[in-house]
Amino acid sequence: MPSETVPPAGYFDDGLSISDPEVAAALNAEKLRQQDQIELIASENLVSRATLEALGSVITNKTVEGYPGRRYYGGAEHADRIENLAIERARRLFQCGYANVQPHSGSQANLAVYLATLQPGDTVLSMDLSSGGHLSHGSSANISGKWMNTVGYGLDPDTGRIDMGSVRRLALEHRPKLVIAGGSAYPLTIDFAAFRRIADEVDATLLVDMAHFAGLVAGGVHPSPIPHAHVVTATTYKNLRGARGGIILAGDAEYGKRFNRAVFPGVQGSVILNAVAAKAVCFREAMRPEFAEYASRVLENARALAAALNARNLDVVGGGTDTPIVLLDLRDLDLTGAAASDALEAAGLTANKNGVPGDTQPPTITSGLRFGSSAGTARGFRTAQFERIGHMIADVLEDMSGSTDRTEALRAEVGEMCRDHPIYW
Ligand code: DSN
Repeated sequence: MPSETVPPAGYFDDGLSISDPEVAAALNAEKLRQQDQIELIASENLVSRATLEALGSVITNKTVEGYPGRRYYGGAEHADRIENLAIERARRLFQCGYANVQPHSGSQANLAVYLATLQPGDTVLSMDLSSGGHLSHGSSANISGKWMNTVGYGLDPDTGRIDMGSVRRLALEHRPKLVIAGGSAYPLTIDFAAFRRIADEVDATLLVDMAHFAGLVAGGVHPSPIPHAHVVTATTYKNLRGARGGIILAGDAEYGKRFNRAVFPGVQGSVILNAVAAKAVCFREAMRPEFAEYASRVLENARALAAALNARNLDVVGGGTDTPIVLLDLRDLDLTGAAASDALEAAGLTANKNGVPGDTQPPTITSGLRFGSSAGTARGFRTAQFERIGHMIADVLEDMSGSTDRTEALRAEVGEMCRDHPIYW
């Protein structure tokens, strides 16, 4: 039997294309897909080369549990430095006293807040999934919904805005221990102060999940929930333009400390340190003046997209947007989100099917589409491109309901726009 040396030849030196050509080929194909398609999924972005480097660094080899200076493993000097950098930068970026940068995702961050503030069976008041809420805010399929009693609030059908009157009525009726504002498909500004008044009235904790507008807060083009909420969660990979992962923030450093034990050992074990290093890089990038310009363009571009869709008489939920999200209701067109997202993908436009307020279709089908401007803006698209994208989306939907088929021409145009704004080359 042939024997291999340990480590085998090339173990520390060979790149992926030599050691594992199959995975290398799939990753390369994904790079080409990202280059050649217009990314409109609101929970995606294009990270910097520096972030990619931090993610692929040797810190992935290191295991730590606990917090800087109080680890359960030795050899943690540099891990501590990295995590402290991420914490300090997050605190400066969001002007808050407390930051926990360990949550592996937004859902883990939310679960830690549940653990710190609730007992099983307690009541939570959060936005209905179909009105734009999030799975981890009490969906019956998620641990948050299985172990807690969730009461959902919705939108005013005339304005598409959160119906604050009904939020207050439900709070007074059900006396929740936790009130959640924020979700995954709500495009408009949330009245954080009004939410806090309601939470205080019933002695509840207010959590704002700002995953879908954290980058705009960092860039100064969206109100910050930090002064109003007891606790704020976010993800770093949407409009913050960073690595995949979650964070927990609180204005008050003393108050925030309770979330440390909830993250570790409460819902997580060891830290994904390469993700923490990449979060530190992301926060530094987000403190640069260039990022404020980026955030402002993300908003302008989302509004240009919404305006183009409105101009084509499509039903934009809420009429427009204050965030990177544009949500389209397809019910007037008698189309499903599933079929529409497939048709868009054939034209090189990547978006996701999404439930819309009052949707009767299941989550695997839906009656809506959700778009986001973060990734397109990161590659340099301006309002002219986003207006054009709006018309391309309208063309695709029109073709689905009619007899024309412009897919090939649109695919070619998408290719040209992408070639004019290359990534990672
Ligand atoms: N929370 C999911 C979304 O909004 O798409 C994933 O980040």
